[in-house]
Amino acid sequence: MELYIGSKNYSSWSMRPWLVMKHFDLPMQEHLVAFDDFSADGQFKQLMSLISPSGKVPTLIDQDIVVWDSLAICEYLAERFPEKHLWPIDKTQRARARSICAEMHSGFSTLRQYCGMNIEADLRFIGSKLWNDLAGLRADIARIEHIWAERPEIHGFLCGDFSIADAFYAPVVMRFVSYGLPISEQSQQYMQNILTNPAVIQWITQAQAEKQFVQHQEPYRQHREQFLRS
Ligand SMILES: N[C@@H](CCC(=O)N[C@@H](CS)C(=O)NCC(=O)O)C(=O)O
Repeated sequence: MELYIGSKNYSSWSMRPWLVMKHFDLPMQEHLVAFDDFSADGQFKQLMSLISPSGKVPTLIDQDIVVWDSLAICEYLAERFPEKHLWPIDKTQRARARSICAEMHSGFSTLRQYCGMNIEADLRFIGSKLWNDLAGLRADIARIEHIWAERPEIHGFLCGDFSIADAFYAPVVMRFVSYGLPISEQSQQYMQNILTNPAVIQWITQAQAEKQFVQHQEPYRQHREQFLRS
């Protein structure tokens, strides 16, 4: 199976199915298509429009089957490898896992808009300002913390063992770290569970090594001084 992903520093949607495939040791040939300005004649769009109907990452190719969109890919993998239990075995937890993935997939717009994933960057200077200024951001984070607090075991994952649900919330953990957002102790415990996962460590290490910065993904890096003064 071939998984097309974007730059590891930025591509939160790519991180999700990649983590699932790594964590569950699924056969994967990875193709990293580095982010550019996403213009129609740029390398990213030129390649991805040949691979995927959406022209976006992530996209999975399994022989003659093409699956695009992170959630669709994870559902496809769960169906393709039922013995791996990518969704929780327990029916109640499985329903919860599906619900919180769908909630992540379609929600948390303020967090997504203002705190794009940027693993390599230290954005704590802007994180505290965003936290103070944006009620929507505080509401998104409160909801995420509530979801995390409902995990069955404090030392465990969101719905028991590591599942697709954790892969869906891992990029949020990356954002909480980069932007230094004020998170409860209980949530920090969950963040540690994610940050010590071997697949997550591998993604972070590779993201930090990339050092290929793209302007439209960097609303803050260039303006650090200006933000600090304002
Ligand atoms: N809902 C999609 C979102 C995919 C998406 O927006 N991918 C971004 C990278 S993280 C992309 O390829 N952007 C290129 C573009 O917008 O043209 C998913 O879950 O896979």
